[in-house]
Amino acid sequence: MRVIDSHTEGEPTRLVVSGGPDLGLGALAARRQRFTAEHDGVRTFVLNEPRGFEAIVGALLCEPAEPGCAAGLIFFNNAGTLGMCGHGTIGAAVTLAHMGRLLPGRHRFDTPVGVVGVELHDRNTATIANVPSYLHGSAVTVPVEGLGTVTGDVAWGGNWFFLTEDTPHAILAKNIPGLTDVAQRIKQALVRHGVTGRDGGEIDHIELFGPGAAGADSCSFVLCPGGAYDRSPCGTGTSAKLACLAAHGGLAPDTPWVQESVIGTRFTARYAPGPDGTVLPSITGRAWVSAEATLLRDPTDPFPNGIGGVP
Ligand code: PYC
Repeated sequence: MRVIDSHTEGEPTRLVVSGGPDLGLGALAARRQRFTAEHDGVRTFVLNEPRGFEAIVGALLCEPAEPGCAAGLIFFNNAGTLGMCGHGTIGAAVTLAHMGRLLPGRHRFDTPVGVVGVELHDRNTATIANVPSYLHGSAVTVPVEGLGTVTGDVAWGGNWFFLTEDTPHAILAKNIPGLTDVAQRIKQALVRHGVTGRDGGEIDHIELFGPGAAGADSCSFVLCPGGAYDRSPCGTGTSAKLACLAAHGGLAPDTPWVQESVIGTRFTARYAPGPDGTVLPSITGRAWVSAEATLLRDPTDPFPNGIGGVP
């Protein structure tokens, strides 16, 4: 299996460019389900140690189903598949450019949650036009073990997020273990108290935020579904944040918003009003290609699909 690795503002993406499973040519949402149901071992083969590690987001390069798209992408991580991934889309665009398959300009990528726009500015910089994002629950309170009552917003940005400022730790790299613990407790409390996204959608990303350093509007720590933290400012998380800001009257359309990650990297985001009270986020970030590799499976390997991998 051929893969190309990149990182987007610190967060890794592994693009599977050949040798992935045949998922047919149906809608990307159906292909995502088929990948989960029939090929979960491929997911762990690509991402689990010793070939990968917990923070890598995989992206399976597919034929798009939607007309006019340059590529189809199915994202996955150490816990399962993802609806969308902002940093991964920027990483995939830069990787496709590296492969000579994408020129600077405007393109469209097909994903399981809809078509996203991508504008490649140069070999390292891209802007994504994400799916419509919206606030679902405002000032939701939940009792959290060891923290008391935590208040936050539930929002969709291509994945479900709970966004809160209620954290005893400042959003600083030295506090990552404490922030991870807080975010995990919140996530467990949301499950315990039945707090979900629309149609019972599991809130699998927790975004803790606070003030940004000079030049940034906000700094965030994002806990991803498998327990890793996002090294980038999280594209879908930034989209969810824009939806909350717009709904609360905190940011006018087309106003730049600089979102900083817990390790100090940044996305610049803005939104346009979307249909039915949604916002249409655009997120600009940078990515760098870091490796080209062939992943191998030896028949005598005791961990053919990675340590803890699905058989
Ligand atoms: O950038 O949307 C994102 C993302 C989701 C999970 C990790 N990164």
